Amino acid sequence: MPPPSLDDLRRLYRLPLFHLLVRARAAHEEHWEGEEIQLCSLLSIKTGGCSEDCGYCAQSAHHATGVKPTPLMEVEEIVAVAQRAKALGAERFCMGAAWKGVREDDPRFARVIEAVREVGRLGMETCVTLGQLTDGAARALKEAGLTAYNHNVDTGPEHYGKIVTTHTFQDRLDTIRRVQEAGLSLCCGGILGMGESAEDRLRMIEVLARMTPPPESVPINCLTPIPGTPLEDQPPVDILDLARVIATARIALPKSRVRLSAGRHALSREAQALCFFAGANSIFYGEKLLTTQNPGPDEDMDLLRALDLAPKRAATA
Ligand code: SAM
Ligand code: DTB
Ligand code: SF4
Repeated sequence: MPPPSLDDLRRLYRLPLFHLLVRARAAHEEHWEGEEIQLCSLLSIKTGGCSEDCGYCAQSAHHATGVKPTPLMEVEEIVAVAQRAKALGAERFCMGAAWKGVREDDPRFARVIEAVREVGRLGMETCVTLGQLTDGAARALKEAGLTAYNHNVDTGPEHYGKIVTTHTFQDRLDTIRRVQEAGLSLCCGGILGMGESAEDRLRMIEVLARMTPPPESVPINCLTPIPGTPLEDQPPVDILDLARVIATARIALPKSRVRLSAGRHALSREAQALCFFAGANSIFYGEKLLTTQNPGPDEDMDLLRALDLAPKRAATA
C-alpha cells in the first residue's frame, strides 16, 4: 500500500471521532495479533548541559531548568538499572544522552557501545538516543547489536524552526537516513502541545509514513512543560486530539509500534484506554522518563490487567 497523501491524512483526521476510531481499530486488528503492549524502560545515561536549544527540553544548556548536568554513567551502573527493568517486565531498554551528537572516534561513544553489548547480553532489546550520528557511528552501533535508534522529527517541518534553532529538520532527516542505511530499526516520532497546528501534526505523520521503510516505532509524546523553557506555559494537549493523532498514525503507519510516550502521568486510566483503543501498543515503563516522572510499574501493570492487555513479554521473563 502506498503511503497516504496529505489530503488523505486531512480527511482521516477530520472524520467524526468515532468513525476515525473504528477505522484505526480495523487497521490495528489487521496488522497486530493479540492485545500486547510493548514495555520500554528509559534511562538518562548522560543528563543535561546539551549545546542544543530545543524549546521543550529540560536538558538544554540554553534554558535555566534546574536540571543538574551529570557525566556519562559507568557501564556497570547502566547494566544494573537494565537488570532491574528486566526483572519488572520491560522488553526494551532505551538509553538517552543529552548530546548534539556523537562520532565513532569519541571516547565516550566507546562506553555507550560497551553498554549496548552488555544490556543486549541480558536478552533485552536495546535502543539509544544520542543525537546526530555519523555513518561510522551508526555502523558501530549496528555491529554492537543495537536493536533500534531513537531520533524524533518532533513536529512538522514548517514548525520545527520555531522550536529549535541550533540544528535543522534536514539535520534530523540526515541522521535518520544514516540509521536506516546502517540496518538499524528506527524509532521516530514527535511531540504534541508545542503550539503546532493540526496541519503541522499531519505533516509530521506524512513525513514519517513516507520514510522507507517507515519507522519500526513511533513515540507520540505530549509536551511535559518544563519551567525555564520557552514552552513552559503551553496549555496541555486535549486528550481527544491526542486520540485523533494516534488513530491517524495507526492508519498511516499500520506496521509501526505507536508508543504512548511522555505526558502519560497526566492522563487518566480512561484517557490511556482510549489511546490504546486508537492504536497505541507500546509505552515507556518505569517511574522515570529522562528527567520527568512516569506512572509507576505497579500502576501500569494494574492498568494493563484492567484493560485485559498484556505486556509483550511475561513480567517475569
Ligand atoms: N539528544 C537526543 C535528541 O535530540 O534526539 C536525545 C534526547 S531527547 C531528550 C529525546 C526526545 O524526547 C526528544 O526528541 C523529544 O521528542 C522528547 N522530549 C524531550 N523533552 C520532552 C518534553 N519536555 N516533553 C515531551 N517530550 C520530550
Ligand atoms: C521519546 O520520544 N520520548 C522519550 C525517548 N524518546 C527518549 C523521552 C521523553 C522525555 C520526556 C522529558 C524528560 O523526561 O525530560
Ligand atoms: Fe534535549 Fe536532545 Fe535537544 Fe539536546 S538535542 S536539547 S538533549 S532534545
